[in-house]
Amino acid sequence: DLQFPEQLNCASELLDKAVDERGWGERLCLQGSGIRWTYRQLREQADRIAHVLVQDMGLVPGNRVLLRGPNHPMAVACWFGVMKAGGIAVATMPLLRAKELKTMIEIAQVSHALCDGTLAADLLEAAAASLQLRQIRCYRQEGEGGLEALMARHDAPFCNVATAADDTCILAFTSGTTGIPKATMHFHRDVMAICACWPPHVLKAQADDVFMGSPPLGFTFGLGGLVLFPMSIGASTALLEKAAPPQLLEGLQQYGGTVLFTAPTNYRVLAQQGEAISATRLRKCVSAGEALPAATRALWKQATGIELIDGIGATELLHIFISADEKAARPGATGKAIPGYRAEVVDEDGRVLPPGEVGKLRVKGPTGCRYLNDARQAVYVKDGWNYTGDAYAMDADGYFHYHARTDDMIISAGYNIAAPEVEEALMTHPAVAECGATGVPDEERGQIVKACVVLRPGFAAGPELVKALQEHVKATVAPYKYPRAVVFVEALPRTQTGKLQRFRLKELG
Ligand code: 3SK
Repeated sequence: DLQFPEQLNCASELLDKAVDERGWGERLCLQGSGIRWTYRQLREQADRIAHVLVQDMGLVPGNRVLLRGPNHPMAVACWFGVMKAGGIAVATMPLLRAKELKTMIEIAQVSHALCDGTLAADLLEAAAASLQLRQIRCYRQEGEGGLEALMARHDAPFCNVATAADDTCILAFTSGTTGIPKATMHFHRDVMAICACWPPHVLKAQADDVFMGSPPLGFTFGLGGLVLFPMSIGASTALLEKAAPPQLLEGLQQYGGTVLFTAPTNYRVLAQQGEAISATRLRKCVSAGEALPAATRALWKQATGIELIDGIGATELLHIFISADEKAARPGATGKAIPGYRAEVVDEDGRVLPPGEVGKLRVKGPTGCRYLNDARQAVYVKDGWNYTGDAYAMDADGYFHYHARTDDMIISAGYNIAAPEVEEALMTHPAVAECGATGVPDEERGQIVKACVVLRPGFAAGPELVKALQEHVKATVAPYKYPRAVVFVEALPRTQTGKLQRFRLKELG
C-alpha cells in the first residue's frame, strides 16, 4: 500500500534528494555521446534548464513542454528541468514526423518545447502549423538562442515548484486503434509508484549496475528503465543515440552495461553474438514491448546463459504490471501481476474467467489509465479497471499467457502501430483507391504491417509500385510504420454495412 505526502515533486525525490540526502552527488549518473555526468552534474544541468524555462521562456506551472530528441544526457536534463519547473513533459518518439507532432501539439495543448537540434526540422514544421506552440529552444545546436547558451547565464540552484502528488507531470501518447493518438496523464506520485513496484520486487538491480537499452526516453518503457529505475537506487545509465543490435553490443562492451532493456526482436538478433555477449558484464535482461515467444527465451538462455525477465506494461499504466524474475520465469508466460497491481481475465461482460480460458486482460494498480479529454476513457476504464486491449489466459498458478491483441493494434519489433494510421498514409498516394492494413506474423519482428491495396485505374501492380508505396508511408508518418508486405487486390473484404473486415486481410494475396 503506497502512501505519498500531499506535496510531492518527483525531481526532488529522484534527483535533489540523491544529491542532498542520500550522498550520491559524486556518483556517476549518466554517460553517453561523450558525456559523463554525476548526479550533482545532472542536477546542475536540470536547474539551469528550469531557470531557462521559467525566466527566458515564460513557463508557468502546468504548461505542457514537448520533449523531442534521441536518448542523450541532455534529454534527461530537460525532463528533470520540466519537473522542477512544475511543467508537464509531453513525451514524443524521435521518429515522429511533422504531421504526427502537430496532432500531439494540438491534443496536449503544448506551449513550450525543448528539442535536440538534430531533430528540429519536423518540430519547427509542426509548430509553424499550430497556434499554441510558441516557445521552442534547441540543444546541441550552434548559435545564440540555443539552449546551452541560455543555460550558461543561470547558475543559481533552482528552487523546485511545490507540486502536489496528484499534479500531472507527464503526458505520454499511445497510438489508439483509430490512428488518433490518446494522451495518457501521469502524476508525480505515479512516477514514484512505478519505482517502488517492479524494480525492487522483480528487477532487483543494485547501485553498481549500469543500465542500457533501446527504448526511446519518449516511450515510458525507456523513461522508467533507463532513467527513473536506475536513479531510484543510485545506479548509472549509458545512453545510446542509436540502439539497433550492433550498437547495443558495442555499448555493452564500451560501457560495461549490466542491465539491458530491449524487445524480443533485438534479443533474437543479439543471440547470434552469444559469445561476445557472454564476454561482457551483462547480467540482467528485460524483454518487453511485445510478446516474448518461448523459443526466443530459450534461444537467449542457450546463447548467453541469462534467463530473460519478461514483462508487459502499457503507456496507460506508465510501466510494467505483469512480470516474473529470472527464478520465477515460466516459458510461454509473461509472468504474474507484480506487487501493487491486480490483473484479471474477463469475458465481454466483465465476468472473471476460470484459469485456462482466453479473455480480455484488465489491470488495477497505483498507476492507472487517465486519458486527457478523451471519450475513449469510458471504453478502456471501467470500475477502476484498465482494459489493456490484450487477450490473455491465466493459468492455475496465476501466470498470464499472452494470446493476441483484442483491437487493431499491430505490434512490430516493439512498436505499436495503429492499422488505420498506415491506411491513412497510403490513401494519400495517387495510386491508391482503397486499402486496409493488418499485422501478420513475422519471425524476426513478431508482426509486420501488411497492406492490401486496391489500385486506381491506370496504375500497374509490381515491385516498383510496392517500393514507391513503402517510401511514401515512410515519408508521411514515422518510418517504422511502413508496410513491409504489400499485396494488390481487386476489392477489400467488407461487411454488408461496408465496414472493413480487417481480420480477413491476413489471408489475402
Ligand atoms: O509492454 C509495453 O509495451 C510497455 C509499455 C509502456 C511501458 C512499459 C512497457 C513494458
